[in-house]
Amino acid sequence: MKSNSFNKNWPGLIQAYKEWLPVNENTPIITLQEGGTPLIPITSISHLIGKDVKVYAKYDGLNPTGSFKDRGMTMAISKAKENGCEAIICASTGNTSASAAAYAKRAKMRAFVLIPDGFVAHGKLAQALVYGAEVLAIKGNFDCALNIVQELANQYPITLVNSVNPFRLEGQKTAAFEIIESLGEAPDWLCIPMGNAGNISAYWMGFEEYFKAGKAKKRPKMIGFQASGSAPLVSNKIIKDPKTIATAIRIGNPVNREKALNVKEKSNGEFLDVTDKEIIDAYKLLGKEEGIFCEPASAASVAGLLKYKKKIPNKATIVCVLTGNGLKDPDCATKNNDAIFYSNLNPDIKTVINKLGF
Ligand code: AN7
Repeated sequence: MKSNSFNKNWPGLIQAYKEWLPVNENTPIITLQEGGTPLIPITSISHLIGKDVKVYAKYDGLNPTGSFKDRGMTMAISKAKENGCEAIICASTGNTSASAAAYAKRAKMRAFVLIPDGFVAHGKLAQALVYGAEVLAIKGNFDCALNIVQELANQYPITLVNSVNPFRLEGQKTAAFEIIESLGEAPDWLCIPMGNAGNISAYWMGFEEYFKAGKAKKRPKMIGFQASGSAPLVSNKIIKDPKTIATAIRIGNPVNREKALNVKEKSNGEFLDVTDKEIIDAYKLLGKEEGIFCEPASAASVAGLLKYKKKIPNKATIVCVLTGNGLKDPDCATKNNDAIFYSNLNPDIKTVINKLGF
């Protein structure tokens, strides 16, 4: 099925791609009609690179809870429901917890979420609270929270919905299907931010499956980007105290390390890093040049593309994955912009005219 905005009756990705997913007639489909997100040309970025390249943004921040996690969560929660599960748990830098809470509640389950206290963007925390999750903020980072929830899920009848849950990646692979359907072919490069490296692994699965089915003649080079202060896959180490403004990808010990390394090898890809400044520059550029507001972690894909543009072949088609919506992190937005903003003005026309410079 074609997954674009012309389809006003988009049913959600399980319905759209059920023959590609491990579901059957007994699977209750828990959906918020996720997926089917737009692939938007970002011409200002193409122009900055030159070389006749075409750059697109896969804007997955337009999913129902504002991030790509919904693609994985519709599958993980539907399968958990099928198996009679009554409670789910996850560790999260924010987006997983928001998505898990929304889908779990829709499925009438309890949702336990562990987050690093003080390091989750306010929009994401607000979502988990409103969706009715039971939120536990711990004095430790994401990696620490993940160890705890893995242990808990082993001991109690609670389903773990982090990306170690294989159904998550099954759902997330559909983004690759949509890209191939929109372009009529796989791109030459796929640029994507990496945290736990579940999403890059899922995209590769999707590209591989469509390639094997003859729906694409090539597979992209997979380029994964991490923030310099939080780049365990670039340095091939564990980072004990990851630091970055992009809190979504503030992860020092990615659980999908092996999978990701395999993707890099098979796709002849690369793992590269970008500084927080480069991330913020790309974040601002996307906002003011393209009208696309993504969260800082997502801007890492565009930041990386611009930073390493020398590596790009002429006439390449490139897709940058924008994993999350900018509204998730309003604090970052209000602190990092080049806007003209006058506050506390007298409410009279003269003051306004004066400020406008007429
Ligand atoms: C916007 O929510 O890990 O490499 O707990 O929120 O698949 O981990 C979020 C990750 C990229 C990295 N962009 O994806 C969580 C969490 C955004 C994200 C990533 C995340 P993976």
